[in-house]
Amino acid sequence: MKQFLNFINGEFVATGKTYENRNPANNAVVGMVHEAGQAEVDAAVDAAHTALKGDWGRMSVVKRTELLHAVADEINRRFDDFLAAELADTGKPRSLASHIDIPRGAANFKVFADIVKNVPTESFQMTTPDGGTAISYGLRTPLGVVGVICPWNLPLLLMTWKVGPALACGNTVIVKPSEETPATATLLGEVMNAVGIPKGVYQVLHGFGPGSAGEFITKHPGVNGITFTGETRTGEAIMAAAAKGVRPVSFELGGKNAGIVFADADFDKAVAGIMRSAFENCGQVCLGTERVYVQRPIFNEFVAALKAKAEALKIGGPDTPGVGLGPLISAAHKAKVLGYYTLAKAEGATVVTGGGVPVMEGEYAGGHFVQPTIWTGLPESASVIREEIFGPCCHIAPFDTEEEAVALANATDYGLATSVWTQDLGRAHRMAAAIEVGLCWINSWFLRDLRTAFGGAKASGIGREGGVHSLEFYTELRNVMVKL
Ligand code: NAD
Ligand code: 6OD
Repeated sequence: MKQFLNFINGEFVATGKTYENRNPANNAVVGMVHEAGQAEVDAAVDAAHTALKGDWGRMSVVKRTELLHAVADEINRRFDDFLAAELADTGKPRSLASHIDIPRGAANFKVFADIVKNVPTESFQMTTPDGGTAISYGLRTPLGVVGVICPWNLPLLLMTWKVGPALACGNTVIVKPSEETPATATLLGEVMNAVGIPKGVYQVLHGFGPGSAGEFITKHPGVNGITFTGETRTGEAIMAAAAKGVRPVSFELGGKNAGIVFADADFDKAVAGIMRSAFENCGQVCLGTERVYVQRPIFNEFVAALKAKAEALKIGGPDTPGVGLGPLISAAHKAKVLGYYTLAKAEGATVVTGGGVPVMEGEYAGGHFVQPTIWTGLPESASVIREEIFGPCCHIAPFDTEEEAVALANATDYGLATSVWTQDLGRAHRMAAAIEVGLCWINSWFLRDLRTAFGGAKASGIGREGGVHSLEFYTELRNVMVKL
């Protein structure tokens, strides 16, 4: 049986306490995960501080960034191992993981290494009261030991999106992968050793949140900052933990994103775009669209077109030919999503398609699959319009005016992302300015340029990561003043 061990101070460490890791596509046990306790967290924090004072802390930026390029190259060399690990943990379509999760996992190291190597700091010259001159310049120093608490939906991609910049900036990291997806973070430990990243720089501790590794890491006074991606409610708990010691947080949290389709949009492109944003990764993308608003003249035609495409989605495991929709991550998440399917009907939804569980045969019969689901006819107060479901489903409602579309999009506590579909350039820019989100896509969705700011407004997050913006969290900016 495969064992998923903790990675502490350059070594793989077993603990007495294990739990099962299951493949969501067939519910088979993939292996046993070794849960870290307080002792392992203490050991990792000590090793992380030792590394900061040792070779890693003394390493030049050039050497450090060369090593991060080597990490990316080694991930690519072991592409098939990472792909197999991600598929077993998530059950997602092979084409998706091989085009997005693994290549991005590697790219995150190169992109941030290059940014850190090239980014300047500010410098000012001033006249002093005695008529002399002084110069001030900025100096960026690492934040220190960074706790990286990760979700399960894009495990390697979202973990390296934080670990890449954290290491490029000279920090050490303690990663807590989701309990659902321990594999790729563990495998990355092998990569770190293979390319010569010093001990204690990258560490992995497995476990859960409350009463387990997640809580122990975030409450540890030796952890200097916490970067977290996950549910808004979990973010609240982590923020409370970080308050002790006034430690900084960077949060990428939940969303309830609106997709807005105007009657002048390129119809086929809008249908294809909303289709992706509602159903890709089985709807388990924080940026996904669970609220669709379509301008009234094309409403019926749009609903019919999306229904046809949703019904044509092939449901299956990673290697089902032509698969478009994989499983949900776990039995518990399936129960949550199906709970919303039931609630939507109880609250009066018209079920355009789906609403239940597909019949699966053969090797995927035990998987956590649900049908792609579209609803119409609900008031804006309905639970499935207010609450994040994180499943392959959306509600479609009509609107008449631009002002109404803005008001509908903004009527949520969340503020992560939106996509606007229109061929009117002026309107596109007005919408981008008016919708309260961190990310606005026009005639597109999930187009990512890693040099740009990423993050959420309102209850969808704190801070921005991406490009030079990552440096705001992963470094302390010191101002040095020199009297000449
Ligand atoms: P989650 O909040 O349940 O768990 C995320 C991580 O936090 C896991 O590793 C978990 O073990 C840990 N955790 C849970 N409670 C904790 C605690 N009290 N202290 C410390 N750690 C704790 O989220 P999830 O179910 O893994 O992921 C789905 C959620 O993540 C959705 O809400 C989704 O919108 C959000 N998400 C957001 C983004 C973004 O960029 N904004 C990206 C991906 C996912
Ligand atoms: O692409 C990224 O960098 C990113 N953070 C994506 C988040 C996806 C959420 O599920």
